[in-house]
Amino acid sequence: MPSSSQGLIVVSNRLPVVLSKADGEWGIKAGAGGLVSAMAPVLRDRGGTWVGWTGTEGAHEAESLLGDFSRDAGYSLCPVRLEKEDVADFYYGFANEVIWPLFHDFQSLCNFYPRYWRSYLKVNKLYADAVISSGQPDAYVWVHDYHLMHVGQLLKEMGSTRRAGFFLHIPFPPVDNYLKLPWRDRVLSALLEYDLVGFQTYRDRRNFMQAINVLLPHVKSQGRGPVVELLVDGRVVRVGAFPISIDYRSFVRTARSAGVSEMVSSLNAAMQQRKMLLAVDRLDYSKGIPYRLEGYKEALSRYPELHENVTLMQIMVPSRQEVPRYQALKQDIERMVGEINGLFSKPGWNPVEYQYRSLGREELVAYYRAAAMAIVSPLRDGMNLVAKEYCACNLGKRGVLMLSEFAGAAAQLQNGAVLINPFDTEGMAQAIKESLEFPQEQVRKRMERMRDGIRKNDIFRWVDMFLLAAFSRHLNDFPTSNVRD
Ligand code: GDG
Repeated sequence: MPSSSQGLIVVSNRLPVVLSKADGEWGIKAGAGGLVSAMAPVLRDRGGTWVGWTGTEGAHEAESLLGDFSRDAGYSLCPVRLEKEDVADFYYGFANEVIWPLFHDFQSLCNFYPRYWRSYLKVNKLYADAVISSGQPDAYVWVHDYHLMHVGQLLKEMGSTRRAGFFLHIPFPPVDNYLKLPWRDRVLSALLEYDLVGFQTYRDRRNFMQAINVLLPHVKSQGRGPVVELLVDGRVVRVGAFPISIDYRSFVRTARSAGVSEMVSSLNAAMQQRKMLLAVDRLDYSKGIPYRLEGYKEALSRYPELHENVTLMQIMVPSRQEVPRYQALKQDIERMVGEINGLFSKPGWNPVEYQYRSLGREELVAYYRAAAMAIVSPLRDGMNLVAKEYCACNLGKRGVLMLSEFAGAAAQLQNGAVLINPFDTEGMAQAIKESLEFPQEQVRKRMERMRDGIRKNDIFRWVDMFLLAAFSRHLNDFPTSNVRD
């Protein structure tokens, strides 16, 4: 495995920071989101460079802040500069209107505009240039996610001999969906230029292998288990399933802290003996928020005994706010929340408490601790870290995790979670009612099994597994894991 002296260059769409201007002054803070939560502790531990966009146009003048942040964070930040039209056509266009919906099975939401594709190639080249300019010719390059599938190929075309791996954080779609992508051959070939391609689950990897069978039948595979090999024009490309995880111990520490305990007490007092059903999502159509509200509404209609005894705490974190489709989704959700509260509220009880904002980490952990149930019901999700974080923070083991079958996390947490089909609102209603009646011992056992699994398979193991697959000589060196189909 590479040591930190050999260097690790992480490449992702965004740098793990947020730059913002208030009263004419630029400020910087650590970013939120799945990838950041996943990689920041790893780079802090090992040292290295993170290449990415600052997330703000015209932030060139704030770049000195990146240096200050790097010193505190313990790794370097290398910014990629994007122009306004790049942000429009590459980020909002290709990434958010082509790949995101297609890979989450929302193909009717795709806009396959050729100018988006051209912008994607141009911007991927900017990221490849940034990798080259960061030096470290021996470093291992680890590229993240669907925005940057071509960086590995472009690096090679520029003469880079650095080894490179790619990890897809979102699902890889079934082949019939993938075939609709106008640039399907070029994307697949670009992915095969990496030395290692990683997916969240076996299901995603199987979808990828099927796309290869259909589009590149001359490519043969060998091996079994979490990592297999493809023979591509005389080269070996490894392909694996590596379910991402969380920094379990850090979540437990935060959950145990005095500050969080105090917040939990105030939340409990505010809940007045009612059970909190918690839902935390980024505003996104893949997260299935309207279906969840419909399922909850169904539960309240069918089971009046739930009235005044439960509260759905729906926390929605602002995301892609400039995009009309997201604005429309927000309006739909707010209308539904209003409708449910209008139908069922009584003096002193609103069935849905709705917050549209980002929480501080301690506050989020306090909600995790206080909730009797977390409802994580995406229609499709690469992994879903909220599900794992909820378990880690459930110190009292008195919480139930209700989890969509279509979240990558279901493969690992099926031994303890109540699995639901998020499209089946009547099934969801029934599952809510039944799981609130589980005997305490059953709840404890389910939660214990999930917590054990997450503790053993934490974010540090995820990184180790990916890098082991990148550097081990033989596939037999690779341990079998608890990933299931
Ligand atoms: C992509 C894939 C995959 C959320 N609200 C707040 C907050 N969060 C943090 C959570 C969690 C993260 O954001 C969300 O992670 P998810 O995994 O749920 O989802 P995506 O952002 O869509 O991430 C996903 C992930 O990549 C990793 O591979 O699991 O499938 O779509 O960590 O804690 N954090 C704070 N306040 C909030 O209000 N501080």
